[in-house]
Amino acid sequence: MALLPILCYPDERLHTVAKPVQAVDARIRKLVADMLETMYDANGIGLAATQVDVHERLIVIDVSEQRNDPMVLVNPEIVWASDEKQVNDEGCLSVPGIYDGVERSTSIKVRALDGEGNERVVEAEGILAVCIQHEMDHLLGKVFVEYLSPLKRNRIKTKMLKARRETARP
Ligand code: K1U
Ligand code: ZN
Repeated sequence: MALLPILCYPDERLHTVAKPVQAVDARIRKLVADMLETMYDANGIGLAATQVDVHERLIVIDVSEQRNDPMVLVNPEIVWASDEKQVNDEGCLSVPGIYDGVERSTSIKVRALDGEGNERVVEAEGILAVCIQHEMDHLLGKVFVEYLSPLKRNRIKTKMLKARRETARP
């Protein structure tokens, strides 16, 4: 297994629209293992392939307390979303240190393939529903800060670019 570098906002590659996974084969199983290792290492509860510069429709999630209940969703599609919505604070491994409120459906139903290529339907609510919607946005090239006001987004962009310059400094 390997730790993968995570793209940081405002990297343009985060705005790439992912293509469907053609087959859950050895390459995808290795990518899943690497993404899970990367997500756990970064203390995240989710990770989309887009964030590791792979533009295929694949996400990994683990919202369990023990960090031992990974979920793999290949080619996920939302087949139902509740009209009821709620604002929750979100974070993102591609926008480190930034947390802000985003309005999302409180319950969703998602059809996807699992890590073995078997079709499954997931009914999600609470933090799992929030996380799946956040990760599926990544697959469409959307980062959660795009839900915020232009003023907030520009401040975040400036902060991230400054942090990048400072890390690059010798
Ligand atoms: O997509 C990502 O970068 C992962 C992201 C998932 C996420 C967290 C919170 C709400 C929606 C989506 C993270 O894991 S951010 C870091 C984190 O561990 C975290 C932040 C807030 C609550 C719980 C966990
Ligand atoms: Zn994210």
